[in-house]
Amino acid sequence: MGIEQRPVDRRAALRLLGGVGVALVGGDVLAACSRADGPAGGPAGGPAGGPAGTAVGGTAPGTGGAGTDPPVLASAGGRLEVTLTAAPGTYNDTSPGPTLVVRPGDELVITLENRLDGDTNLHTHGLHVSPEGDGDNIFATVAPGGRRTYRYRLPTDHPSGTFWYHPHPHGAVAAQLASGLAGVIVVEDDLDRLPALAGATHRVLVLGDGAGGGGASMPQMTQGREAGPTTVNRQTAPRYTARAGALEHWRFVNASPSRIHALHLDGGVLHLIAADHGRLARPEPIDELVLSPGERAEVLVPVRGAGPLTLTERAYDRGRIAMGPMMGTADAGWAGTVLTVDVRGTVVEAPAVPDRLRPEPDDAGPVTRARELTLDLVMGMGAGGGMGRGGMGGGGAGMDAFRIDGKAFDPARTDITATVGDVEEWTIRNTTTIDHPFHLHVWPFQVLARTGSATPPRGWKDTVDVPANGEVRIRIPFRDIPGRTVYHCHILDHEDMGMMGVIEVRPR
Ligand SMILES: [Cu+2]
Repeated sequence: MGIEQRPVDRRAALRLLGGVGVALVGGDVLAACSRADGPAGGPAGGPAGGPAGTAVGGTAPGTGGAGTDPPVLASAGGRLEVTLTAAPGTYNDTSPGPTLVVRPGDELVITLENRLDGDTNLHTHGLHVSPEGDGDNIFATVAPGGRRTYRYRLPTDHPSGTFWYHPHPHGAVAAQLASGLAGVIVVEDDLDRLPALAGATHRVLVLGDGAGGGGASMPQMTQGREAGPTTVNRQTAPRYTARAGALEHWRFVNASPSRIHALHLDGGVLHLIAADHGRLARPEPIDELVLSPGERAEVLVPVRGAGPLTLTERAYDRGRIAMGPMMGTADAGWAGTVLTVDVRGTVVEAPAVPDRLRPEPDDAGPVTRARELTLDLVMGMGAGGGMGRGGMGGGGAGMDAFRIDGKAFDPARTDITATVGDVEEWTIRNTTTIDHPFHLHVWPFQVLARTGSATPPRGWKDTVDVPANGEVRIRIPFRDIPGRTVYHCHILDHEDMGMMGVIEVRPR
């Protein structure tokens, strides 16, 4: 089956995205439909989700409840303008916050209102947009009671895919995100035009865990806070319903502050169709989907109907930092059921998945510059070592601190300078005994090699896990968009402790 260019009517596309409503059970159907349909393309700047959307999503209704989807706000006429009100644990009274649906070439305007008791700001993780001025500028913060308007202009060739937004104020990122402040950004494009997907049920699945916001102990920050069962859209072990013969399309975001999720589907097959950016050339059936914090993936799941589908997680060994006996131990992963899909109807042949997709071009070009970065642990740093808010406790005269190239984050210092048009190859070495998921803002990259991976992670990426005592090689084409921003570890406690550097890409 080939790819047709048949354009899909915009309303139909929105209905598809909102189609999760029909998969919910009982009284949730109406609420879900009104959430999905009400705000889509509606007046700009209104409260996300409307009246029906504000009551659900922020609270986990216990284990095994009906799975819900965040409310949807979609662009119309090339523009989406929304207000996001950050309150403890929610954006616009929901967690995850509303799903923002835009298209390449759109302008996304977000006014962030801060109703927290500390500074916050907004990062559009993965979007290829300017990091300057009122763009994806993580150096600016918004004080409590304040507001700031961000304007993101997506290039017309912006990759489609699943992206996300979350706070990025240095020193408080882990606590704010762990409290529930996160939401999804969908850049719609070709995938929605594949005839094979016309009837698919699209779901947004934001993974988290029980590590809450607020203060974490020094050992917790060192290992990266992690606790309790894995959650999906802040629910524990939700149940969804699908129809036998249906094709499910799942958009995963790992919004956990530290946990690496290793997922397997019992009763069905995950067909990987997208990594962080754009599409793969063709769907790839996979036995296990491993997502480190910050990473996304999209999968297709054909539903045969011979029994329920159960998404399970195994405890993933991401290493640990040995600490003294007085320092306690870290939680060591979690294993259990992440979600269940009950199947209605009689057994049928599983629907076909498309045999090819439209991938992003693979044209990074020859490397013009190579660099080496080292992720390290500096032993026994003093409390004045630039440790952000991590500098409490520590159990003694000195404490250890994660660094990049031996340096703690300093927003006034530029660590890497590149030029638009350069294609760089970075070798990122992890000299520590714990994994560090490496994230570069704004400019997507390809993974050329990774220790322990026979084949490097597929597709275009903005986050890649650098294994303990291992290394990763990535290739970054700085094709366009000059600006100054950051790269960092996406174990957010490590980022808060200073494991972050500054990159400036200058115009040619
Ligand atoms: Cu780290």
